[in-house]
Amino acid sequence: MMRGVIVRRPQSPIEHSTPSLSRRRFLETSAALAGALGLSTRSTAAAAEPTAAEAAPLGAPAHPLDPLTADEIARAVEIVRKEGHVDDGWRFVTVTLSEPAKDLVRSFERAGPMPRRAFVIVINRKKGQAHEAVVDLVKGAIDRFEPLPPGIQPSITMDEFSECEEAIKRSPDFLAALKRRGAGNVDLVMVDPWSAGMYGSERPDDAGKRLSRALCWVRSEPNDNGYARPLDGVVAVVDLNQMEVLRIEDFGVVPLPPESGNWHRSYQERFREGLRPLEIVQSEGPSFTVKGYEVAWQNWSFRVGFTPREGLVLHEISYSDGQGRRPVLYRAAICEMVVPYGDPAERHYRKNAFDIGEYGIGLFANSLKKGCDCLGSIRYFDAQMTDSRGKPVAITNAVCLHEEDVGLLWKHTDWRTGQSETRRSRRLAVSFIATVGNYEYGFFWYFQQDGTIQCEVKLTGIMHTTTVPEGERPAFGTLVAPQLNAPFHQHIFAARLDMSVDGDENSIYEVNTVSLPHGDENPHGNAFRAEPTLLAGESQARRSVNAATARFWRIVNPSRTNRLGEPVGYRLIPGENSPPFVQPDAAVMRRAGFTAHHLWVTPYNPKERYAAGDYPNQHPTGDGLPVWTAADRNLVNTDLVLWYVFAHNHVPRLEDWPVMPVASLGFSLKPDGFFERNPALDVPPAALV
Ligand SMILES: [Cu+2]
Repeated sequence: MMRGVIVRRPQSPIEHSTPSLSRRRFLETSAALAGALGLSTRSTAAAAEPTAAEAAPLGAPAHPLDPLTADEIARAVEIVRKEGHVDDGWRFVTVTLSEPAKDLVRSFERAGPMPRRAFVIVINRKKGQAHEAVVDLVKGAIDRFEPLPPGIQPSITMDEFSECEEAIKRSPDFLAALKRRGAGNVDLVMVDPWSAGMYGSERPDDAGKRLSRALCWVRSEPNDNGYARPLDGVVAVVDLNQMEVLRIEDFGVVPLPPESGNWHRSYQERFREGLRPLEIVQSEGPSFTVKGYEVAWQNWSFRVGFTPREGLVLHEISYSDGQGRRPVLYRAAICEMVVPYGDPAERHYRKNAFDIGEYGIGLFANSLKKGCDCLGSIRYFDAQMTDSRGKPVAITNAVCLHEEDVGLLWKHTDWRTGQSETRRSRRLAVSFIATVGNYEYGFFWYFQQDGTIQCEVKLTGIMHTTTVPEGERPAFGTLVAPQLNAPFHQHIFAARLDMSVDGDENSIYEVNTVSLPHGDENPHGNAFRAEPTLLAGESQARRSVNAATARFWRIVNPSRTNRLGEPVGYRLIPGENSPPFVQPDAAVMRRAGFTAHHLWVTPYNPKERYAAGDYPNQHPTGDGLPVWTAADRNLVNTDLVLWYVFAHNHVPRLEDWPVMPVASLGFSLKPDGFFERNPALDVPPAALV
């Protein structure tokens, strides 16, 4: 059933003036300020009785794909401590659900036994060695506990962020570097523990160490924007296991930029006027239903999952129509990302952050706020994870589920008969937002009534900054304020799409639209057609976008045909994209090899989960897609995983400073012969909702 969403603007102008706000700090609550600005944070349904969907509690796991509960995490930690002889000198990196095999998930019956295993990564800090463990929570025992090869470094934990900052602030060498820059108050220093990477130019005495090459900024007062004042030329190299500063690399003093770049409301002199309330009213509640982690809406169903590494994960996405419940994807997540910076200076060239593989984007998920991050009738999901001591940590309201009105779905007017039909489009949005140091990433998956799934990544927050001497224009960045440089960079994401178009056995075609040369087939010069090419093996399926042929890819089920005799399919349609702009033999490409192509296709292997491999942090050779696809495995009529890589090329603008307005990019999966006609003909006219 579909319930109404009304976007209501007052019909008559209402006198509503916004008082000029004088400079003030820390006075207003969000709600009070939003009210003063005429930005309604009211969600009628949400403000009233909670709906069944909103109120549903999440207790014990009810399905094999449900994320681990806090109790399960605590139990897994306890078992690893006991059976693995893991004492306080070790650190827990992640404790996540070890997802059961597909056949176990599919054969699961609610009355029957449920497999529950935890996958745990721990580090023995004294020995500098990481281990993987798989814990059987049903048996209460460790199934597997193995050391990782020397030099393999799991992602950097949240605790290491804060401990690294403290260690640097205690370092006499760092204090001396601070003094050389005339920035004496160490309390105002901010440290971002950037990953160290692997460049082949490492010092021998760094070998095997768990490192951060931390970068620093300094605030001019306790609450201003520290990123306005980069402590340029100072790199603190920290051993994260011993939590000691190995050395301060000083590339020379560059004076601090003179201006502050504040963005917080407390620094805003006045707010613009003229905004009247715009209310999202869902008087009968939302049209989705939620049972545990299972969501159903407008013929769609899927399960919500969450990992500290990937953040939001969607499982078992399917669409129900006259043919029953039809699978589309078994699992979908953004599995890796990297942000390579283009500045070749000695102090800058190692900058590239794998925010998923080197840190874990789920760890940094925000607790979302109704009325600010999300409007309407919202259902939130919490995320459960651990701190590095193995203590369960919950991020409340980490995932947001809500409906949005998105304008026109379809329309036609027959001017001869006077018949006119319009349908408004509704989509279901499931999302989370992560803050990684200076930057925010919003990850949104949209389900539409026409069978489309859309993925959108929203980029906002504060750009990475460096300092240039007075009067100098940066060659590899944009001057965004006096002496403040925002370097050129790319944000490159990899989506892992475990396809299951009407079943697991799928094939993939690339479709290029080509103009025909003049000749017998094209006597008038107007001929062009779409030409499909089967991508039969992995080496053939390393592809990139091509605007000149309007390229897209079609994933089909060769054994299921539509009424016109064509295999049913879904189309992967690229959005904004660009190639990597670093040289193919640049050191970062060893670990970021997945960025060399926009599309990779692999036959399903549950061990292949992350585009840059399991442990990209300081990985000596690189792993992931380039390595796996060298096997050139068969891709015809088999269980396929698509890896779509998409990039935002960020040439900063002045308008991106001090906090950038959202830039968004993504891709769509559109039904292509999956349905027999427009599946949204039965969406009722607005008047009938
Ligand atoms: Cu950017």
